[in-house]
Amino acid sequence: MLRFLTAGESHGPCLTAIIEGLPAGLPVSAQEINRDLARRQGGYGRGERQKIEHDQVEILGGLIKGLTIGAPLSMSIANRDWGHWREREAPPWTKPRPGHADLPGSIKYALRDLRPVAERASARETAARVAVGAVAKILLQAAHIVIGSYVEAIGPARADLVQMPLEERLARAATSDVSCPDANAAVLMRERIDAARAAGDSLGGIFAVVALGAPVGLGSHVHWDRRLDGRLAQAVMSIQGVKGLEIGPAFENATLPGTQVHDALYPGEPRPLRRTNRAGGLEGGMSNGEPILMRAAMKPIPTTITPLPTVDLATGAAASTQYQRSDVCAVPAAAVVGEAMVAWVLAEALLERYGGDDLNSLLRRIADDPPKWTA
Ligand code: EPS
Repeated sequence: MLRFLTAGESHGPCLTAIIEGLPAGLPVSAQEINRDLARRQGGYGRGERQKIEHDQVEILGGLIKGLTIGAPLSMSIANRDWGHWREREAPPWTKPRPGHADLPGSIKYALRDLRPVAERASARETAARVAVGAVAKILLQAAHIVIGSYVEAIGPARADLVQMPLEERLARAATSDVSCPDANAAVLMRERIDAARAAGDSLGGIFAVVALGAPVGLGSHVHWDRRLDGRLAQAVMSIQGVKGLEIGPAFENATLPGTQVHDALYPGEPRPLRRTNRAGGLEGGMSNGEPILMRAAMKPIPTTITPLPTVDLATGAAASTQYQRSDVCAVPAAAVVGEAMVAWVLAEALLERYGGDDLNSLLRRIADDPPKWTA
């Protein structure tokens, strides 16, 4: 069983992650993890905090001579902003931001100061998840499974990608500071972000996560909590700000008759072939061998410079939210976190299907999987 935990607050000394259940012999390099950490920190629309942070992973356990040893892998990422915060006598926060964990978190944990809620609810925690996801990606890569992402919309600015193959979308997104494969839409996205910044506002959007090369049969139809679509949805929905999820063109599929939706099968080797992928790579809660494609909707960040009506919990009186440093838009960053979460779930499902305590036995079992499924 593969599992992970993260710990750490946004302005505490560091974020920590522990992964348990990795096979031995996996080559894990800090450099590879740092590449994804840097991708998460970037993207047009980020705020001042990212000028302070320079996320670098430190691997503290579970790795000897660059290879996993079957033991828990322990990682840490320092918060450079901690140095500015630790000496500060911060007055309590008592004005919850609408749309944020502030109010329900303070009621749930009986915290009169909202700061401890905000500290852990903060999307800073996703740096730890990206480190975990980068390790999962190394495992998947060994099995020839590639994970990528791109941004489809920021506010009302939307990319036109209907004619663009998935591989091209990923390649183009990698060179865009809004991670958008459509260069014209990227210009509009930047304009929208600039306008939101000038107005003291924030923006959400839509990002897509893609998995190429996943074998048939990850997940299972036999029980609700083994269904891969449900597990992927939970993982992506757990990202701060994500409020909606779609597999393939699911919402469009819902408006069409079945004969126009379901991906017809044609004779082929090693198994029947398809010419379309409206199922988004998932049927009956299992991967079906086609690219897995998911889209996630992220709400605008709830920390807006323009105040929103709220209530001061110290007095019970009407108030306005107070100015706080924040990002204007973090959709490109969330796309990287989406990759991490999808990679995690697929790594977990891969190990469930094929097992193996060391990387070579896992890869042998994958290679031995019946490749031919037609008479
Ligand atoms: C966040 C608020 C901002 C973001 C932060 C998430 O931080 P600060 O309050 O220190 O300016 O920059 O995101 C990160 C630090 C990060 O690395 O992604 C929040 O309240 O969620």
